[in-house]
Amino acid sequence: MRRKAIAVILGGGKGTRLFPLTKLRSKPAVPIAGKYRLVDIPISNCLNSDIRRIYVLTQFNSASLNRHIKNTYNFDVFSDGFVDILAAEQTPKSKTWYQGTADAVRQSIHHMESHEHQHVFVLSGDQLYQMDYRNLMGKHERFDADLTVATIPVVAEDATGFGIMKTNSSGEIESFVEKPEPDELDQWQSETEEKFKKDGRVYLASMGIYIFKKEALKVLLDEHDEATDFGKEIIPQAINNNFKVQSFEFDGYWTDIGTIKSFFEANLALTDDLPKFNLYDNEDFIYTHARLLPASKLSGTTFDHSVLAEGCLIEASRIERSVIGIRSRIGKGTTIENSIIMGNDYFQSQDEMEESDEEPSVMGIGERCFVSNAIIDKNVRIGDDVRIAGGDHLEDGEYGNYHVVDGIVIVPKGEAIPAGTKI
Ligand code: ADQ
Ligand code: ADP
Repeated sequence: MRRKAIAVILGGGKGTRLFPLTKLRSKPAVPIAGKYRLVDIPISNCLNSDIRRIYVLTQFNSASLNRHIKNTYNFDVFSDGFVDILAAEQTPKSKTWYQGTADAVRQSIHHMESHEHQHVFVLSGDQLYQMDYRNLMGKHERFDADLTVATIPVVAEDATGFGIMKTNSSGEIESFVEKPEPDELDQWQSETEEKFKKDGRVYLASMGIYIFKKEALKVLLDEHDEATDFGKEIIPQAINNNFKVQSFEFDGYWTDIGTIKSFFEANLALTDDLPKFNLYDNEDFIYTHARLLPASKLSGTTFDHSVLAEGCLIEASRIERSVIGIRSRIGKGTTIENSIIMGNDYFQSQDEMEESDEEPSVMGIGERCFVSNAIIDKNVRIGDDVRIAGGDHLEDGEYGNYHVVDGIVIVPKGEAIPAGTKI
């Protein structure tokens, strides 16, 4: 695997779907699960599958992504492993923006040429799942495919959001449609296994995870130089031009985290009794920056179904179904429910808090607050007696120091919410 394959992680287009979490950072650097970043998921899957040469393609290079990659994936100088960030130019008008997923790979492919490889994995940067890519590669090689697409059976309601395909009895993909309209869905049903069929999962969706033979990828990108996307253009072209396109069926947990709503739900699902995404595994680690943080200190708090990262100072009265990120500080009498608190980038010293002329001066959540259905990004200062109650009654939009997306209140990184505010 080490010599055979290179992985390319698609780290995001213009980043509007996760806005405002992407206001100050590129998408791969968005924090998840209290202490990780989005990009840690596909990179960890690669490392756990013995793929050690990894490119992260992103629309802009943010300091936090660079720092994170440098601090986390620092391979031994004697190995040929690397995680490199390839960022498109910043100006939205310039052609140098990656125009789409295929264009991003096309613009980056020359970087791979000096590294020996036979296959290229193309992976999405905004999905939560654990997959051993060696199984995907195994099938790809066994069938001598030009391109193998990882697939998962989904229900009709979800099918319109994915690339949907039909396969023959040996799993070869014969037709593919990117995000079909609801009225054309019927013709895209497949004979899936009984356990999926009984739940209505009869549409075979592309997971946006591909492995290409090196030459096939090059030919497809060169010969269709107007094609900007894999789903819309490259995959249909490959099928129409008689490339061998195979399906690899996956039946583990897999979910998209590319929108605020799906990001929010996937994070909170980690607080379930038996989360479908397992962080507690002795072998398949999710790697991230090892920070040498002290243990969290808690006083007087009732916790229920919550995930708590290191370095927190918590005196809240109740925390329920929430993810509390590194270095979070939450004051006395406060209640947090159904929320993601991302935490802080650093500890403030006593002097800093006392001498600060910012209002409120302390990074974290004050006393006697109520926070529900919210995402509080890093380094946010929330004063005492603040009430943030997200929900469908709120209209989506931007309201100065906070945003509402699908009823979820988001306070962007570094914002301040004055004492007594009611949202
Ligand atoms: P989408 O996820 O809708 O569908 P897309 O928006 O193209 O497809 O994103 C795929 C991945 O590439 C995401 O991680 C995204 O952030 C990233 N990306 C998008 N544009 C990019 C750009 N210009 N530069 C770098 N990265 C970029 C795809 C497939 C479907 C499949 C779903 C599964 O097209 O067929 O069903 O994934 O989620
Ligand atoms: P982590 O990986 O722990 O999330 P980062 O690597 O993103 O942390 O680092 C936190 C950031 O905060 C770094 O840029 C660091 O330089 C910065 N930082 C540390 N102390 C302070 C401070 N007192 N004031 C402002 N920024 C700080």
